[in-house]
Amino acid sequence: ARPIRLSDYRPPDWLVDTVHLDVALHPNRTRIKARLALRPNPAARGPAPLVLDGDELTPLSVTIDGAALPEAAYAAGPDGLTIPQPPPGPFVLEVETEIDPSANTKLMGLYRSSGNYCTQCEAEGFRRITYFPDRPDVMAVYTTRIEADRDEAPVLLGNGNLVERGDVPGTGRHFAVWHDPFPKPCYLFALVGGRLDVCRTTFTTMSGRAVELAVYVEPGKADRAGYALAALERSMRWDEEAFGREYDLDVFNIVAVADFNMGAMENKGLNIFNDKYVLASPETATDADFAHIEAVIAHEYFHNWTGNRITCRDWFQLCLKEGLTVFRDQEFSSDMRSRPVKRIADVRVLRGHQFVEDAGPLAHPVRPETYREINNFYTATVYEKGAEVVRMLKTLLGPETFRAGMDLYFARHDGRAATIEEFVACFADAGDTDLSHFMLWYGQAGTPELAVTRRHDAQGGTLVLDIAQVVPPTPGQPVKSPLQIPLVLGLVGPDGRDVPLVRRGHGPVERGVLVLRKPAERFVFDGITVPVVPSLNRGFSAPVKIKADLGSDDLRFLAIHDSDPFNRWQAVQTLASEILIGNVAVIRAGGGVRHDGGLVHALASVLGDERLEPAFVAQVLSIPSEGDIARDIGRDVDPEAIFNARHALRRAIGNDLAPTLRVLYDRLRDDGPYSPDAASAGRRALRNVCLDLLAAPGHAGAVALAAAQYAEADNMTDRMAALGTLSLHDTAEREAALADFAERFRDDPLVIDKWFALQAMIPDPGTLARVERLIDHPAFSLGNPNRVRALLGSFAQANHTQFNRADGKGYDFVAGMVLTLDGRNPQVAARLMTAFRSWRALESGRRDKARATLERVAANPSLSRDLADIVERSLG
Ligand code: DPP
Ligand code: ZN
Repeated sequence: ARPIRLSDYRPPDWLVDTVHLDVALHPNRTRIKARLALRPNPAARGPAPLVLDGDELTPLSVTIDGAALPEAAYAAGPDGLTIPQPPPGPFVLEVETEIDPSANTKLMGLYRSSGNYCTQCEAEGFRRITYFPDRPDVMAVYTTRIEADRDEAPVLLGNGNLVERGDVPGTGRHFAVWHDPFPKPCYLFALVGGRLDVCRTTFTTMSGRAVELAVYVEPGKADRAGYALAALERSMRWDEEAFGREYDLDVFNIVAVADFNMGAMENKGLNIFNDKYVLASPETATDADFAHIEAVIAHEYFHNWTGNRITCRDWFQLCLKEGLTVFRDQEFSSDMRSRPVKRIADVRVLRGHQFVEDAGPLAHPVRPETYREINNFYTATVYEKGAEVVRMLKTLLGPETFRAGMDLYFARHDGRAATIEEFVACFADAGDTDLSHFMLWYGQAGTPELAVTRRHDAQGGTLVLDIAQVVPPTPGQPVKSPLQIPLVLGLVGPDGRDVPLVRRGHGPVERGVLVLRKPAERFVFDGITVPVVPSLNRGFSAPVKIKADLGSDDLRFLAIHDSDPFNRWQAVQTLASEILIGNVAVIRAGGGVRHDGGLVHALASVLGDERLEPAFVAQVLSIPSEGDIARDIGRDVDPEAIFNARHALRRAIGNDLAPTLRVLYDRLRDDGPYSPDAASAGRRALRNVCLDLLAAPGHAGAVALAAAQYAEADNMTDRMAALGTLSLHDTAEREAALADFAERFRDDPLVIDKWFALQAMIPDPGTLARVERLIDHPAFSLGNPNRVRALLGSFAQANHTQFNRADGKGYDFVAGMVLTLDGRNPQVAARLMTAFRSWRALESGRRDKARATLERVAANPSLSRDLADIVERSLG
């Protein structure tokens, strides 16, 4: 397939004003009658043929303005419908198609999950239901009549408001008619039919309108839907308070399904969710699960304004809705929970996924300029870096101007399909400022690297900071321009307080924001008569890498004194990272690891600081992951050496801090009933980090402590944490606990996913054989994306030593599974294949093996477009 280019964008030739769908649900022969009111687009070039998209459709009949169309007048097949000479003016096209929902293993379009009918249309699934101009800039008003056997599908849901329902006499069938008054692109279409239980409430909006909220789940699971419903209410209130956005329909329905490619989907008024992001109870969900549910519920709800009311002109603008909506859900979670802890967690995700993507062959700009398969661009770059770009706008402009820009965006573009240029123009206008340089963040891939050096003249009271920036080359972009970077700075004085920031020739620095624009810049500060330590990029104000001339004394000082909690955490991470990278080199050279008391000292002072919230301390105690270390090393990566260096450091921390960790572990025991609130979750997080570090040296007593916690836990967080700790120790306790877990939760697939994932991540040479055995476990299924991600995704993405086995067997295993999966669900197969994205950074032995595996996959003649795209770009 030819690549699609942003520069080729042209407005659609035909617009669709209204869509009437009549869907007769049947397990194998679902019939869809579509009535489209079409008219020529005044903005297009003039008379044009009508070309509608299709994918695996069976056409039954075609009429124009009520008259059957002669066969010679059109061409219809599985992949599309073309009418070379349509009427010149507005007309009504009626098409009947037939599809087989039970055979739809791609989980795109209309399919069945656990016997229930559901849809997924983003990005290009609607064309698998009926012929349509399947592009987001065609917005129409939809009315949908859904008919089904009353026994098979007592619940029938569509977009918008319910306008009619009733029986079809004498047939055992019934119907419902839903009408959505808001014009929308077809990717937001949805319907559901099935046997579902429901959990409901009523929400009163800021203007006093009552909205019926409902969460639908598989029968018997309604008692696990309450947290999601409450999270929805909090999201609706927050969007009113933080952004002035009120909900606009009479109902808001959420349906949880077991088989789902994505996390969830923001269909207008009818969100469809992967049940992983809905179902939760203390016994089955961890604190992290509760937090994810709250965040995803919020994310999809917030799309109602940023995505649905204002959508994207084309798929190149995907970050317009995704980056912005991730930013909004991050802000929501920060307000619901701890802002610094949320920021740290988000930056961990950004670095762990986006920085890695940006450093490899799959790097692309936040707004790509070309794609072959849009499904492959639902990436960390579009989502997470896209959110960072919005955050930088806020940092540059300040909160008031940012809010004014958002208000302008909603006022100007409501009901329309917009572009990034139009979005950014709202902020330029609100702030009366020029943001043309800032636009480079959308067009240039790669993570900027800053080098910072300082010179302090205590006598003269001046501090000079020299800051240079480089953006490394990425595929298709060998040469980069410097970016406009908001860098938040603090200068921490000897007493731990910030020294006022007064820039020579500019005066006080507003909100501490330095704005970089050039390859190299000098910032001179006056009145700095005491020694200061610069605290750079506070709150992670810009998604960049920084090399600063800070010594370990400076880092320890910041770890203890910085008023910016993010940089307190960052200082410890940087200290640990430097030790780890040094030890990796020592190990590879055959030496013994260096032990650094300074890091342990910094950790001890954080542990002893009772003013700090436990969730924050837990983050500080979590040293860089194997992935973090590999990324920071960047080339000639040896995953074994990284594992060994990290393991040695964890042992050292566990040994040196054992008494403190044990006291904390005992003190943080929570004897009350479980509550998923952030403060309680933070205490559990810290307690479980203590347990894990206590056990790291492998002492039998600490392993027994983990086994006891596993057995006694009254909630999934503590049970799973104990099991995670046990999983790292090759002991009888581990196998006993794993067996117990499997038996205890045998009827709960979402919980068994945790069991699959944990075993896939065990850093032992036996894990590959274990995973191969688990493929045959009765609870595993290649047809369910959650199962695939839990077992195969965890092995490939999160088990660095075993996926990257020196003998290459990890690569071959994953590639074999990807090929098997590709025939069934290309989207999930392609995603799994991205595990190879860092292959070039590996040491030469593994690199050669990974390349050979990629080449073998590439040589396969029948790859899906999704998989071929990933494999070819990975090798490119
Ligand atoms: N459902 C996906 C999301 O919300 C794609 N829109 O991010
Ligand atoms: Zn989204």
